[in-house]
Amino acid sequence: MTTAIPVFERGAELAEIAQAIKDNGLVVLSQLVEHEVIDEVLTELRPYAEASEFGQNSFEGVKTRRTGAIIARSATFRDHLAMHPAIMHCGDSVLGSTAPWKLSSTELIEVHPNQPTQSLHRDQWKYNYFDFPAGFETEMAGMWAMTDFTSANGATLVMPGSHTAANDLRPDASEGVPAEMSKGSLLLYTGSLYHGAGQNTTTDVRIGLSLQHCLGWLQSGEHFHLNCPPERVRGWPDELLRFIGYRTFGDSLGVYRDSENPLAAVYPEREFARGWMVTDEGKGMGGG
Ligand SMILES: O=C(O)CCC(=O)C(=O)O
Repeated sequence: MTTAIPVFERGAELAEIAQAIKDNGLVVLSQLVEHEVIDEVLTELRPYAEASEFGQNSFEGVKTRRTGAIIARSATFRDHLAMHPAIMHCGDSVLGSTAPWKLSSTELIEVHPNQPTQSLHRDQWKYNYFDFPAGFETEMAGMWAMTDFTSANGATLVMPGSHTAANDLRPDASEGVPAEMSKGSLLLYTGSLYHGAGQNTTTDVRIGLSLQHCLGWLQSGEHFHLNCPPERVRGWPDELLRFIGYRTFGDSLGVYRDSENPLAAVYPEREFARGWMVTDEGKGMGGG
């Protein structure tokens, strides 16, 4: 198993980035967005973060503060980060060849001073630890660096190449490599990659904005229809609404009322195709 993390600069070929995720399980996209965007998102989220609680156990992190519902709470996140072209291209490539995919959850993760290392795990274990075949990816995660990520302040520990390892691996944290990256960078990794938050030995708070994406027929981590109910999302781009699950999947998943498109709950005055099969919006995020 290699220990090298593939790093790409802004403007790199998206097809090469996606291939690197498939080959290694992860990539770091260096300084993908300007600091102003990151600062604006942090300003919008500050009141919510300050009202959030520290974790309840060692996995959540007793010195780690988690704040959810980022799509609902930050317009700048919605406009600039949620559907960044690099994420959409890589998601189409890593997940979209199997089935339509969608956003699964969003969370601001603040690793405070004295937070010990989190145990290394696979995000896809959320699906009852099901042993998906190697190479069959169900999830693609992202971590926006809202501050610099360093080995000292708790940069995510990753095991490059571990996306094809056994499902019952219980790696020691010492086997993880810190995904060091500067503020505005993005770590993308598959749900099959072993990783975990690092230890923060500094006096600063490490802040990351975590994203999970999953195949459309899997339960999402966040309940978007509660966090972003129809009356709240009127006027948001259709593409974003579809990305958070205001769409159908396959021939009959996610229908509204009488086999209707869930966008009809947002826009009762608009006409949408209804019925099974016709609501299948194809592979990839797009279509329909
Ligand atoms: O905060 C991090 O660096 C990773 C967190 C993580 O993997 C998790 O909480 O599941």
